[in-house]
Amino acid sequence: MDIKQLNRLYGIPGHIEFIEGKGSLIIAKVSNNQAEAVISLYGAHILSFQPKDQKDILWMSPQSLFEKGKPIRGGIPVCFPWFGPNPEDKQKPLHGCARLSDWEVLKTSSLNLEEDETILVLGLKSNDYTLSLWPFDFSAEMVIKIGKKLDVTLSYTNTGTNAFTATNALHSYFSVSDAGEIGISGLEGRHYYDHTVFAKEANTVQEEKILKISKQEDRIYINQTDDCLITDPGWKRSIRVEKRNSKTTVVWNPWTESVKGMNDIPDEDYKSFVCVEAVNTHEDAITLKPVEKHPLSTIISIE
Ligand code: TA6
Repeated sequence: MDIKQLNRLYGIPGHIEFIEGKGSLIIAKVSNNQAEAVISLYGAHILSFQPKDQKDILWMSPQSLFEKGKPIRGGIPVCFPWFGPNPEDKQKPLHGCARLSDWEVLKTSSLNLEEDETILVLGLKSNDYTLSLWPFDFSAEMVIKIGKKLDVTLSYTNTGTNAFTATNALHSYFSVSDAGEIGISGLEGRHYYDHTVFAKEANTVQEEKILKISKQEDRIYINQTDDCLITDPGWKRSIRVEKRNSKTTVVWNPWTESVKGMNDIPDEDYKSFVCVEAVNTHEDAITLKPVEKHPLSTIISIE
């Protein structure tokens, strides 16, 4: 569908407009009395969420590619039907094919209740491309609610005849004043896989009440369902990350060395973000029988 048709069918004056973004990708610009947001239909990728009178909560790399077939760096990448490397074939794209696919608009709506909320629903069904990488039929939806909070749900249904096991993530990149100065709470006492050393077991326990980042971190916390709070003294704000139906939380920052291997992040920008991700992976992978559905949500706000 072209931009004209999208605006005719799904545009809502004052709330949602479809326009051409970087790399000629179609984006939805959302605005209401609570916040503004930008969503790319390629990847169902949320590029920006800016509550009124706040800096953007999400970080977007100034060197991100906006090119079909390549991932976008920053915002909220959708990782499905696998998180991280494909368990059977490391040649397959990292974090699955959902973020490399064009999603279609299924629905838009806006509520002018006490607090404004604008909703965009995007859909993706298994197709030749996804089946070439993952041999299962599915139907996925991203329900993106923009209000005082950003409430995002990735849900997917097994539309095939066999059970499948998938892992998933809403891989949020949060914009911070200085990753070395922030603190992240909600992780104390949790076991994690230390992915910086490709640990095969979740045999490290976080002793600290507040996680401070001072080196490369790639922690896959299992059995972690609590909210995380990212306290940012530099910008005098805290970001709350809530989740639904996610038992794994991942905290990632590449820090000074590993960032140098990433062409789409400027070397000094490791300081500008931290990823705190709502995930289901490893022992928390989700098996669905035919017709079953799994919804994964992250809810993001400033306090
Ligand atoms: O969620 C953390 C992680 O899996 C890291 O291991 C790191 O590779 C990161 O995601 C980014 O992945 P990407 O494919 O976007 O470069």
